[in-house]
Amino acid sequence: MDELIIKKAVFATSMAKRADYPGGDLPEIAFAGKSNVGKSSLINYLANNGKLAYVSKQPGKTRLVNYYTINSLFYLVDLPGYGYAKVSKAEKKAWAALMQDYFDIAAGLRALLILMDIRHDPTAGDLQMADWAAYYGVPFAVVATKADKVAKSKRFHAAKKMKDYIVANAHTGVNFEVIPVSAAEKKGGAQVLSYIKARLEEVR
Ligand SMILES: Nc1nc2c(ncn2[C@@H]2O[C@H](COP(=O)(O)OP(=O)(O)OP(=O)(O)O)[C@@H](O)[C@H]2O)c(=O)[nH]1
Ligand SMILES: [Mg+2]
Repeated sequence: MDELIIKKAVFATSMAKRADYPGGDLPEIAFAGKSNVGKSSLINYLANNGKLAYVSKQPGKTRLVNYYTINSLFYLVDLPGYGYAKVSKAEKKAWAALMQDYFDIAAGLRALLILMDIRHDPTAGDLQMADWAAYYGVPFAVVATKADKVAKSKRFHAAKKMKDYIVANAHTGVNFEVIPVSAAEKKGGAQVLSYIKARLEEVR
């Protein structure tokens, strides 16, 4: 495989509970992050299809694990967002249970991309996600989203600051990259795709 180019992206299925897991027939790359951080927008940008994943101004809209089949070769997995203040305790519990099920069952998971807003310090939920990746032995990278919201000259520094914060506050013990991306300006996608390609080609 040369450069990874997404030629075909189709919605495959949604997982609401463990029994819905599509079965590990293809490797998968999952996207996690706070509600509203830009997970669905990034998937649409990478797939060059503005209508593939549901983008909403209202946070907390994606409550299922959504699978998209890419080039008939692997799945991009849109995980439900976390950290939205207005969800009930019961919904938070359901979210945690679904995530647990996902990590337990996703045998094909090759990498986790954890999206964090470039403008803010990572949240407790973000740090937990990095800890989970390390715990389950899943390689991960951080995608610093909405990079268009900071001046071009400050993006590198913002990504570096984010990395230092995670190293200081999570317990990952493994190295990881921070990739600044703007779905709005269509920037940084090539770096994300090359990270995905490397994880897909890795012999595990
Ligand atoms: N400026 C800017 N806005 C963005 C970018 N990416 C996403 N947004 C906006 O952020 C909001 C949330 O985007 P989504 O892609 O729906 O976020 P999500 O993480 O999938 O949210 P949930 O599904 O609710 O967890 C929308 O209003 C997007 O238009 C970006 O790169 N730049
Ligand atoms: Mg979404």
